[in-house]
Amino acid sequence: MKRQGWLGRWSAGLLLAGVVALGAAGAAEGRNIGMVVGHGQGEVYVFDADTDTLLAALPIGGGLYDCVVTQGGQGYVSDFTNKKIWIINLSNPGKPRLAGSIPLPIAVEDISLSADGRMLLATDAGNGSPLLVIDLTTRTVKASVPAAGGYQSVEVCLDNTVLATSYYPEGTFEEYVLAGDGSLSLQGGVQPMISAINSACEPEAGAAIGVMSSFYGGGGAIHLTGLPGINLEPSGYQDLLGEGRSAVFSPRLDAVFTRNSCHIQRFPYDPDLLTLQPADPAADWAVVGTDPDFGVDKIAVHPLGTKLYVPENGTGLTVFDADPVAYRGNISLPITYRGELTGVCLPALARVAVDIDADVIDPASVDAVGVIIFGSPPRPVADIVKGSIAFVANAQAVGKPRTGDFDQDGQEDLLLLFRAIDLGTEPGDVTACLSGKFRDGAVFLACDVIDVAP
Ligand SMILES: [Ca+2]
Ligand SMILES: [Ca+2]
Ligand SMILES: [Ca+2]
Repeated sequence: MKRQGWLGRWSAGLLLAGVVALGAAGAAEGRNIGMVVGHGQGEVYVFDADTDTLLAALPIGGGLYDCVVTQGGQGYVSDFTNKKIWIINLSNPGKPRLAGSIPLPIAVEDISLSADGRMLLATDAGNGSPLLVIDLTTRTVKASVPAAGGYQSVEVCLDNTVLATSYYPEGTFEEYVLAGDGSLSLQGGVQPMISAINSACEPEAGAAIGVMSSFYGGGGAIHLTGLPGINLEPSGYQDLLGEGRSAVFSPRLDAVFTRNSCHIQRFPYDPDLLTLQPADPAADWAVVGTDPDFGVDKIAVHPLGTKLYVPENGTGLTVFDADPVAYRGNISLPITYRGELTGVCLPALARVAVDIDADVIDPASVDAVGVIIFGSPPRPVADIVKGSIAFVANAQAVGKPRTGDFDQDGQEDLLLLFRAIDLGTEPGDVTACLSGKFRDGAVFLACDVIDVAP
């Protein structure tokens, strides 16, 4: 994450004199297309998370629960009743179409997609339920891992770490590693966690949280793990208002959002210290109650971390600003029969490693801050559309980007300069993020830990 010190040598001699603004048009924008599952009606609803509008309803039938969607417009939905995964082509999101289905040996609810889009993880919520690894290329089940009490939820992280929770008899939170052949191996021991109902990966896979439903007659909780193993962080435990349901990290690495039985909450997260702060009471919002639907993910965050999407039974898809959390509007859904909504999904952006080279950012300063975007083999910086790079607050670089292997790993990197005053940082911010586009249109997000002068 934070690579401290060494960039100072490079940026010390760089001057802003005579610079030319790059003139790019704001933060990179792909089309951020999501889905929400109309369980009661047997439909999925396709929405545009940039305009917050409904694009289409796709009737499927069965007992639909959870969904996942890629930046490239591929969607998957779990069908408990028919023991299937439905494949949905969203390349024309206004006219989504079914593109086949994958039969499964068990009924499943929670699903999660590997970062390369090749494997889908799935599980049910009951006695003896295994973890399934589904190869999406061959449309076959590659692995089935049994649990003593049965798994409740499954989540695969960017680095192919797999999180699994089981609820009975005592509850566990377990970490597996997904291999290229689809096999799963247990990493470390088995961590006890009472009433573990769900989990979420940190977007850069440096941590994860387990979501506990309710125990000892009280409400639920979330507990952060620094992995591997699963090693629970004492400073990463927070009680929830009501029972736990599902959670998601902000793509900006600065918060965890939870969807509880009747509330949504925002917990400030520090990726450097691995801590969770108590939720801001002003950011607790009451929402329509929702059933556990074990492991199904009932809150989604916009790929740039700006907004939250919460399915509310009988009401539609409610949109909140993410920071501070505030009601923004509702996407009305054409529900005519039983308004129960379950999963909601949006794509995750590609992640790129970045170093923002400032020990402390002074938000009022016009001094330059150096930013290095690190190349990696599948995504060299030569593939980045240089003019597309901007801070999420829309700051544009000044001067010409420079290339060089700044971390001496053999891969070319990109150095840009931004004016501190343009970065949109505020005291208390723990991260700053910029986004950009690759030549093939894929949007990336690059975040680093920062300190901001008070
Ligand atoms: Ca899921
Ligand atoms: Ca889940
Ligand atoms: Ca390099």
